[in-house]
Amino acid sequence: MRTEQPRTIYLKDYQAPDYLIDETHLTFELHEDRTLVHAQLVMRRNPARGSGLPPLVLDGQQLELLSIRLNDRELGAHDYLLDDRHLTLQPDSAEFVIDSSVCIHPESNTALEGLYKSGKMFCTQCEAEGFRKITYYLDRPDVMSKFTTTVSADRQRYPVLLSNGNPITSGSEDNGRHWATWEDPFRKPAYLFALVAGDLWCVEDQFTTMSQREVALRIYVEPENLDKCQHAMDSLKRAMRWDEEAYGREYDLDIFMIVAVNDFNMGAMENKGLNIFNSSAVLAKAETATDAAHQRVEAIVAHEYFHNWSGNRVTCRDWFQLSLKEGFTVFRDAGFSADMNSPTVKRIEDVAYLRTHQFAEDAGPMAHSVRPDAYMEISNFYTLTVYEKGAEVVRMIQTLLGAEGFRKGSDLYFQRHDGQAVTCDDFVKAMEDANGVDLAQFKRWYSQAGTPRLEVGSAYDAEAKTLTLTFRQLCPPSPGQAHKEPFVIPVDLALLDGQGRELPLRLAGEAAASGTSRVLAVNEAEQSFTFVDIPEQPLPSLLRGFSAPVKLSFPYSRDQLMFLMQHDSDGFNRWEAGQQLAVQVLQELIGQRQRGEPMVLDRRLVAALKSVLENDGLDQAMVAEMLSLPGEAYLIEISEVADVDAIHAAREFARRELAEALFEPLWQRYQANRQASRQSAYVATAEHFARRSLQNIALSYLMLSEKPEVLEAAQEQYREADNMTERLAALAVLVNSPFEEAKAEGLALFADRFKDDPLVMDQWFSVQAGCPLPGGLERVRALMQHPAFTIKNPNKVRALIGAFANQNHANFHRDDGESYRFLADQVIMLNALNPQIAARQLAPLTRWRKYDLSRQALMKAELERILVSGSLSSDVYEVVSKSLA
Ligand code: B3K
Ligand code: ZN
Repeated sequence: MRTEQPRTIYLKDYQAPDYLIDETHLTFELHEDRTLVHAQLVMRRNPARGSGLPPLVLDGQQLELLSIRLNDRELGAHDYLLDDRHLTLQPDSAEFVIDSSVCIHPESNTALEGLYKSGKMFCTQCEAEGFRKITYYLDRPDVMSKFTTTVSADRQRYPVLLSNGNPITSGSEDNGRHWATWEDPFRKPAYLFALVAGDLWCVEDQFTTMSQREVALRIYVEPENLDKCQHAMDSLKRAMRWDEEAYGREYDLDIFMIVAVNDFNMGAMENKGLNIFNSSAVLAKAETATDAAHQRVEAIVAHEYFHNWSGNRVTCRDWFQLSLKEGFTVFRDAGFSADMNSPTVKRIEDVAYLRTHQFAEDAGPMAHSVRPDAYMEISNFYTLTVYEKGAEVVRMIQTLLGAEGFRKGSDLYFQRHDGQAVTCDDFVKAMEDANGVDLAQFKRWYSQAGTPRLEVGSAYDAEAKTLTLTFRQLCPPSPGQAHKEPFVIPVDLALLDGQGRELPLRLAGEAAASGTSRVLAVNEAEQSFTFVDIPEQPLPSLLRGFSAPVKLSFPYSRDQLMFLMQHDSDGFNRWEAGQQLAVQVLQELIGQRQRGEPMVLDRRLVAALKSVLENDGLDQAMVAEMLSLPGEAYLIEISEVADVDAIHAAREFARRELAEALFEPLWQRYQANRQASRQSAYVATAEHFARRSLQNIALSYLMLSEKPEVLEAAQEQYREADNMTERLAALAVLVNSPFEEAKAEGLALFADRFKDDPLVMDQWFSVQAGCPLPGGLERVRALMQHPAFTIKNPNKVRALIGAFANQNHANFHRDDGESYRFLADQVIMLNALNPQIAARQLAPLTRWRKYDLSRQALMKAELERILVSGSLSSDVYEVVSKSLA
């Protein structure tokens, strides 16, 4: 916590380190009331920085310095400078050894950064700048060192002692303590350091790599969770195989460990050889975790594993390059999940998420480019832009180069930079060099923030038989970036004839037609492409697979959208046509509502969804996706000024109308799928995910009819389901229904059954936090008093406070501003406990410019109240001050 204003750090000020650390030898003495850390750093002057000997400035925060030696000479207080962030001393030779001892207090570390306690175990989180809370160090990713770590602790309380790399030696002491030494043969930056000590049990397996090396795989958990590790273990083995096949990447140590901890600020962390996971990202079994949770576990296990190459073997030079590892690794995990499940469904989910949340971030006060130019607190830049838009940027490179060219580029990147700390430019350069292309203009995606709009027009010349497509791109200003230069936008497209067949494509000037779909690289502010030999006026299918993260507009009529829904051979664009149709219809309803007119649903939407429901040939997951109307958050994002009440009312009205008109086909689908669920045990496969997702969305529509047979079906599903996917969906429809008795009974039964499983209780909190019925704030306040809730656990904060503020728009935006006040109170409280979580919970308030003037004033007032609430962390200060700027 600080009182002065945090400093802004700029990319343009980057300088290589003055000193390097060749070896790092750490010893931890863990005790209940303190931990002693001894660090021996074998250092030398960085030859790349010249020959003089500038002062050595080590990072260190919240450390109590006990002693420090330079080359075995004990230093006195006059030999160094100490402030609350640094220890500065003067080396007297180009090569030297520093020995320091510090005392730290993991037992009272509520920020969950550095070394801390989660329940009874010790664990660490060092990325980005947590290592400086463990010992004095050059805590920056371009300082890479070989680590040896010895951990000593009470043997009974902490029988398992882990760190990075391979176990070397261990032993016991007479006083009930024991110790273990680990050695990591790979040089790494301090942010990849990890330590775990606890009473942990493990599930063990093995993997044979492509060059026939045996790797021991271990997942460490508390004993009650041993039965929830199989899915993560299977996912890990699939990910290891996939990375060999898709990228030629083999694992490099003899052991790979995952540890599940309950108190964790994000999903998981890729520490070398010792991944530490939020238990929500590793534990999954049918009875306690939904299909979505199973898929999340699979994706995060793979993501962290993939970091071993994209992040650890090749790491970031500085934190401005974060997307180098995160964008690329998200792209890699998306490829894995697509291959393990349904590629089209995975793409739909990713795009819906990006458009709802990243586009909102890109239009808000914290907007930044994929490679930011400046930050106050790096923890605030683990964003949707760095991760998800960063992945889109890598995906566009692949779209432009083709799969083979991209693989050549990634091979060159890994080979050229193995063992180095590099930049986004280095990544792009490898892609360029491997393919002999120039991506200079493309790189604007890394430096320019904001979501470009892409307006497309078409003109058909019946006589000349040509079709001209005109593209205009325009990117609105972002904070600090008033003007944007044109991007390179890959537009994957096809032209459909009246029967929905793809026409052969030949651009004017080309000798012959080639193929029926292609990627146009749009790279000017305004640009036209003319296709020749087009026999009839075609309908374009544009931006297939969402080939670029832009806001596309083309003047499709509703009938044309219905046509694309039926005929487009690109599965993503079939879904997209349905979404655009629904957006048009919902926006019409919103207008009617705002004008006080009766709402009338365009029956074409009913007809379109009816034919989807009746199409037995469609993948059931696709049917479920197509039945899902655009969410309220997305409708807010695409509004000029978001009228939350009208959006909620219009969407609910449309859902009710659809439920009534489509009751029969929904009921049939529901019953068939529920019957199938009853007849087979739970399996976590794409086919079964698909069946349950359609079953559950059908149930949520059917419940709107308030018919007794549907209530009975929901209760039957709730009681009899053998898995959390069906049980939770049934509970959610009860909670959102007017059946007070059934709802109360369902909630009580659930809490009673799962009271000892914190991850399941998170779901119980979330279902209630998201309920749009009036009284949401009061329900959330009451739930904060529930014995299973604690504000100290990030998962609980996200499940209750986060779900309320981000998903329950009707209640969060109540017009008296009471929910804004509530959120600000929580942020103020969290600021003192856990700044990273506090800053994240703030996000909904930062979007104040989206709402009407009265709500704007209320939201701003709360931001101002936070600003003057006392000593703010740099995390919260940066978000609040930028939001008010
Ligand atoms: N690299 C970590 C994120 C660390 C966040 C630190 N505030 C998880 C991941 O992206 O894999
Ligand atoms: Zn990552």
